[in-house]
Amino acid sequence: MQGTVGELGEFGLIRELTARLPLTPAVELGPGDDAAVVKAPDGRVVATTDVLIEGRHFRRDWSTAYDVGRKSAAQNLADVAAMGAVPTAILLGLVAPADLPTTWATELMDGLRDECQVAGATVVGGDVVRGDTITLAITALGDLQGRAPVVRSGAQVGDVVAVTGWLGWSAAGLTVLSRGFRSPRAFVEAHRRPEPPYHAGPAGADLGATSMVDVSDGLVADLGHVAKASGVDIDLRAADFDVPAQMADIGQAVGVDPLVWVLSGGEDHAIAATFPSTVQLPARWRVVGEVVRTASAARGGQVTVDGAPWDRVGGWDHF
Ligand code: TPP
Repeated sequence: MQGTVGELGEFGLIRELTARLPLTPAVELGPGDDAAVVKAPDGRVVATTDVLIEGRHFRRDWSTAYDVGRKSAAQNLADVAAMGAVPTAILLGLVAPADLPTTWATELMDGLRDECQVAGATVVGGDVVRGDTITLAITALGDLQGRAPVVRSGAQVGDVVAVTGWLGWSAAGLTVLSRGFRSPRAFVEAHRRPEPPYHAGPAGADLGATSMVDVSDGLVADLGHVAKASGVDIDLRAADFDVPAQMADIGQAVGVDPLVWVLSGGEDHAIAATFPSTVQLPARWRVVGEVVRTASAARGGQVTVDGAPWDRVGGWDHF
């Protein structure tokens, strides 16, 4: 396809984008009307939103439009899964400069569509607006299918802390990209296109998770939110984390302790959860620590590693 989104115009662009979308069983009415109609057999809807901005969340010289689509859908769908829900639909608000090639927008939509398909969802609507910086505002919806939502405030002293997914890979990829390299591919790909363990969200809920969180800002930072909300502290055991040899090698080459990527990297889109210590976890979960009574008489929220405060690069904060 030729041209720019400015040449195509708002309605032409919307036609191009929506033509690429399938309907799924959870959708009663797809794009094209004033609003979509998404089934919610559970009677409740899980809803979350994330905004992504060019330069801050992605770079066009680092990632293809397709990858940006996959990743930005994944970031939202992972939040839905981390509540214990099955994703059903996403909506896209797209801000695009008029000179954006139409193919960039259509490939973005293909990425969104394909990532949704992995999670069992689809794109049901959105809006396009002209603006100076490419910005994506994505809203994702999900169905708890009768489960209780797994919130951050449920961790209990004595619970184990377990993780599933890929920790540190995205941050290692971001480091090599930032230094002008395009390899090792495994890490760069993990940064461009994370693979959240969507199934582990509802499965974790069914296993009795007492709290659960999508790891987007770095494991220690995200578990800090759990600890704070639950009024407990969390202690992690460094030796229980998987630091692959290739990650250790790259860490050595660029002068970064790979444990910093694993514990504070961010954009992992792994799932971390707490479970009663009697839980029998499938192999895909790795137990990495435990919930301990808060040492500070105050409110909890401390995450320690081998009993010591973790103060090495404190997770991601936009401000
Ligand atoms: N620079 C570029 C060009 N791309 C990146 N992905 C980063 C830096 C790193 N980065 C951007 S946002 C982020 C990280 C590690 C953390 C998570 O983003 P946020 O918007 O806070 O997600 P949320 O916690 O809201 O899900």
